[in-house]
Amino acid sequence: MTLRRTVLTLAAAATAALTLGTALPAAAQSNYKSEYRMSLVVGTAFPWGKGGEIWANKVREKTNGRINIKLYPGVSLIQGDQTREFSALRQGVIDMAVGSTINWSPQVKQLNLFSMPFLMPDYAAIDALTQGEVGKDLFKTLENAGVVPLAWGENGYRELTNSKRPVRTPNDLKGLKIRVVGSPLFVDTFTALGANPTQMSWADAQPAFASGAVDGQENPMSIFTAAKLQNVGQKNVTMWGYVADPLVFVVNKDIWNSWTPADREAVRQAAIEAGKEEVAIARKGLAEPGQPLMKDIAALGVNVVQLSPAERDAFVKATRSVYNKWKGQIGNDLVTKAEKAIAARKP
Ligand code: X2X
Repeated sequence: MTLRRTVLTLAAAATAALTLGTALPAAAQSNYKSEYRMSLVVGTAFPWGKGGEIWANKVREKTNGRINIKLYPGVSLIQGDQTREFSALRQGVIDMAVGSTINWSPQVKQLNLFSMPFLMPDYAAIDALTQGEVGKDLFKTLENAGVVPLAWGENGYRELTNSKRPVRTPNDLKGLKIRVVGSPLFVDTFTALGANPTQMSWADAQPAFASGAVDGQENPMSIFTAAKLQNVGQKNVTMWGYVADPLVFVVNKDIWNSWTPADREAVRQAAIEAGKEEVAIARKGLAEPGQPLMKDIAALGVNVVQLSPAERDAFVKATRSVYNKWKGQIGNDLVTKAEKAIAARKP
């Protein structure tokens, strides 16, 4: 065989191997796991869990089954302790996740940005942060913290609910025992409002509503409806839109590095597409004029309080000291950048 022919044959073999490579099943990629574990706080009945399912399906499709993902809702890989999710992700107990900024904020303090009371007045404000420079900065922070962030999703605006009475003023909150998530910022906010906040995982919260051990909570209305919180006494809702938690689609760094560049790109594209779809599902019935979802919720016998601008302002004023304290803790530069991006947002 001439040298020229050998080179040609080798080239043909390489091309064939490459073509074959894209069609290889998972088992043939020796460094690939037969199954990857995706952590989620809630299941596919919720927009959040649905987003995870959409991501997993798109990944399977785009990688011809080389990357096969199993969902673990209820943060079951870490026994329901959602505030440990980020550490577990970094350590490789979890391969990938769609996680709330709130649950990771104990480890990544910058993520508390979204929990600053009354920072984001509307959906355009959330988008101005996640889709702009602030979102890029936060992804760099997450990378430096040891994970690979790929796309944003959304849990939603967290509205106030309770079993005792309609809440229209900070005074109405006095003494109510309110379940909050695992960041100290939430304890500060509810303490400033005169309530009695108690930190609890989502898994522990639901029985606590049912038994009356706690009076109220704050969560997006999509969580309220899917978890049927009206059936555990949560008959009063106050639409105050004080914070919203975005979701982040991430992969553990070692897992990411074990994949071929083409598969990494497929996983990234799948996350971006799934993120967009998930945000649309999360906003359904809430972003449209008149918020049709709230009519459905009222029809369940729930009392929905809509605040006037002046009534809302009373809550803003009552939590201003918390905002100022946490601006320093999160980082003045980042928060100022966020404030400017929101002020410059397009409707
Ligand atoms: O625990 C909550 O409230 C939830 C489900 O919204 C989060 O995981 C942040």
